[in-house]
Amino acid sequence: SDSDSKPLYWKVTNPTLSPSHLQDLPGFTRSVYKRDHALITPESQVFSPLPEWTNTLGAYLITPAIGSNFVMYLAKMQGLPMGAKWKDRAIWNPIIEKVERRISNDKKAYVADLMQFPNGVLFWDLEFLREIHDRELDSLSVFWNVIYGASLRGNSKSGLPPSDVERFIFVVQGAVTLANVSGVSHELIHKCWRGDQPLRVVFLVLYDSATDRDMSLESLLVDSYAYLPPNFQHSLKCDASATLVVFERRYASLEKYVTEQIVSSTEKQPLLETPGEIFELRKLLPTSLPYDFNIHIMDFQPGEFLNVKEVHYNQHGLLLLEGQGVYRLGDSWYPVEAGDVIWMAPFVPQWYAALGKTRTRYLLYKDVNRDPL
Ligand code: UGY
Ligand code: MN
Repeated sequence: SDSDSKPLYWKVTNPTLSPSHLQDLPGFTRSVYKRDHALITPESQVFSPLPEWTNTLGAYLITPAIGSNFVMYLAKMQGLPMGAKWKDRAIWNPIIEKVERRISNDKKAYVADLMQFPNGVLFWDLEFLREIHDRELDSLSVFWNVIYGASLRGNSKSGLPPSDVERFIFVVQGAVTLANVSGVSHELIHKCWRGDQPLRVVFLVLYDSATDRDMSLESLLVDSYAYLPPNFQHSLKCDASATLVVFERRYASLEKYVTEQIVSSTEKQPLLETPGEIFELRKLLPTSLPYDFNIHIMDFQPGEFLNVKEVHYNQHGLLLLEGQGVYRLGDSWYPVEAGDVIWMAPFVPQWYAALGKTRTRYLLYKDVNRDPL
């Protein structure tokens, strides 16, 4: 079907009721703002430059002004102009030409040449690396990861959250590079194209045995996420485009506990038991005491619904990633679809039923592990 050929979470950034589809219906929006809940649909999301970030537009969708203990925003990191191909970027060409020459002439020289790249990263065709990996790369302390896509240093960049504020980012489109001060970098990679085909590329990851520093870059795509503890130096970069959903919260510290940087992806998280419920549940953060919130990924097949008509002390920020259905909030029932954002205040009655022909998946902030007193 049509949706099968679209990238994961495509609907989030291309919703049915996107602003461009509403031009013939002036003044219409499904958005609502009430005392104990809000629905913020794509035609109401207002983007402006994010303070501290470069080349990034942000839409703050939930902030303490609404009564929340967190902020939730979408960040659109901008890179290449629409339609530009990665090969258009002048920066790639000298490197590509160099590699192409090396491959055809002398594979050993190519491998040696890799060591000269200051970022310790290069990329080339998967088959080629398979061929040389066993024989040569091991002995050079070179590790490699297989990915789809490639990235260099980006031209849009994140700022840091205020002090004592923790951050969670989830990639819904494109990819970014996450770097921290200790020199460990994780690549959240975007696709690049040769013609219209995604190109299979490999990142080489170098281990600098002289300084004993892990320079490794981990490749992470859409569906990847990162948790950054409070006061943790880091930067996110992007040189194509990327859309992130970001949660930030002033960390509610507990004596003797600290949180740690986490980089992973939804698919790596195990399905958890949901007694009395039929939806599928994954948690993106550890459930241990140091973490004062968690992010749930919940999947419903069409026709499935929450059994518990929940009323609880926790608050929620929700992004619908896939599918459509009806959300009950207080005494109102709302048709919702991918791209919609929901704020749920403590104790708002909440219930969801999935409709349509495809599964619903949503991402949910939930404050946990702290005494409400
Ligand atoms: O964990 C939760 O509170 C979750 N089941 N709530 C929700 O989906 N509205
Ligand atoms: Mn809930």
